[in-house]
Amino acid sequence: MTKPAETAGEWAVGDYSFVVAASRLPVDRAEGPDGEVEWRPSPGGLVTALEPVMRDAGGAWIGWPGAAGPPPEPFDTDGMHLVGAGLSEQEVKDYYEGFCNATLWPLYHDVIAPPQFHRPWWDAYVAVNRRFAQAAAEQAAPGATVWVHDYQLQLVPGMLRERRGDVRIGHFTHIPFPGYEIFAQLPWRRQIVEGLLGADLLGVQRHGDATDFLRACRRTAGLATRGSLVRVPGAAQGGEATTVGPRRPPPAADAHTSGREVRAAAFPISIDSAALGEIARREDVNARAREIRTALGDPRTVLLGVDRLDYTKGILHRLGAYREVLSEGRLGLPETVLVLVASPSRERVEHYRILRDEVEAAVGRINGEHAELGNPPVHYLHQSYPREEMAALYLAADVMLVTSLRDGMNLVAKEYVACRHDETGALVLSEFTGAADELGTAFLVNPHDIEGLKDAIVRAATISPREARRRMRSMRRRVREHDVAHWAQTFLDALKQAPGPGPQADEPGSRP
Ligand code: GDG
Repeated sequence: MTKPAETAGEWAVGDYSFVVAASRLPVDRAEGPDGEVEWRPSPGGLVTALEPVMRDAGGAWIGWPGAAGPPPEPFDTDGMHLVGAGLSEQEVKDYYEGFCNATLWPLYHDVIAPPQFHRPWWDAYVAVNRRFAQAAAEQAAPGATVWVHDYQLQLVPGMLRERRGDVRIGHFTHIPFPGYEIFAQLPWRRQIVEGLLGADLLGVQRHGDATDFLRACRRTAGLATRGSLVRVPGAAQGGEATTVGPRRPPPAADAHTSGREVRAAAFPISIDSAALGEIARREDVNARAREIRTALGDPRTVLLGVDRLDYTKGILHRLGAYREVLSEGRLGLPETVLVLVASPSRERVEHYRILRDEVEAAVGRINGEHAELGNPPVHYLHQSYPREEMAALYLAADVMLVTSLRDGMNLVAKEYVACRHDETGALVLSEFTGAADELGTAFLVNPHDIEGLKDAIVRAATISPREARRRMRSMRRRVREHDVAHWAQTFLDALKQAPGPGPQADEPGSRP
């Protein structure tokens, strides 16, 4: 469905009844046959989940294409209208690498790395959020639903609501929301809370994240909360008046004058379990899994870690525990092998460069101490792989190690489970992941407790087939029944029910 936005004034009104604003556009930059830049669709989990809603409702997706400079011209693909929000080189430094990745990311992950607070970074964050809000306003039809994603765009709901009181706004935070004592460090905490409260529904991964957000509302903005609801005062109560934009129905009178209620609740995200399960059943993928084990020297136990190379993922804790397990002879060599896939991430941010050096030193130390020629105990891969190769790695692994120090959900844990169609394999899972709330039959660990982590690794590596099946079967049921489509549908249904500005023009999420 192609509908150009109608321009009327600075913030125009569009024709799309469902708009997604996410930090990234689901495209990859590629070179065409004559060396020209081309943007090719790259469907990730979120796109897959929203695709049916997008197609039925006529959806637009706003995002940064991932490289500095002018964005691609808006284009249509697979029933979606893609609209690029461009970032200058300076904004990539100040907004993306700075405020998003060196202020908010460490702050929201329990200050595992110290967050940096710089006023120019904040200014860039405000400017980029405004650009996204404007783009969303320009695409959204009167009464549309707008779904804003993640910590990079927390001001968008408020900025959008100021101009478009008619739209229904949902926001979902993919990473944890921090406890108040940590959140309170942020010099712009009040603006963030107020920005988020422009939404009708705020989704987070875990119940505890919602509780922490509600507390931040009470403490930073002095707002009253009741259960999962926050009371936001309206114009008549001293709240900000809503500016009326062009071609737009007025907001519901009661919402405008007597305030609104915003709901904050947990909506644990998931994966496209059926699609990944299908890949994992393919003969070529299973053959590749066997090939991987052969290449590793046919060990008895293959341990696997798959993460973006990020300090939140507890990679050093994992390596530390593995080193001790080997040194103490609790797992033997060469019949045990650890494959560590650490895909490159945020390489221009200082803490990520430091972490890479530390991980590589730790891998080198273990291999230096324990390797026999041709048989290193750690295979370290600082690379990215296609989806099929990832599925083959999951199939090749007897034990999956997820040791995050803090993680909103952790999709890798769910992907491993979704691939284990023969109900073998064991998952060691940090209790500091959202996934731990759902995958209770994993070997749950506190990654800071090295002795506990070592015990869990050894137990998982020596589990009986019967016990493995019992644990895996229960986890597989959960991942199958609560997939990413279920997540999106549940969120959109709740958004429809949220107190909100009034009845909807179109109802994305209620499929014909
Ligand atoms: C954030 C939150 C939350 C990794 N390497 C390769 C590759 N991956 C894929 C994995 C998985 C995804 O990247 C990573 O997702 P995670 O959930 O594990 O972690 P974050 O990137 O930190 O995601 C997190 C998530 O948002 C969703 O809300 O769960 O808590 O931090 O899908 O498979 N994929 C391919 N090649 C690789 O080399 N193809």
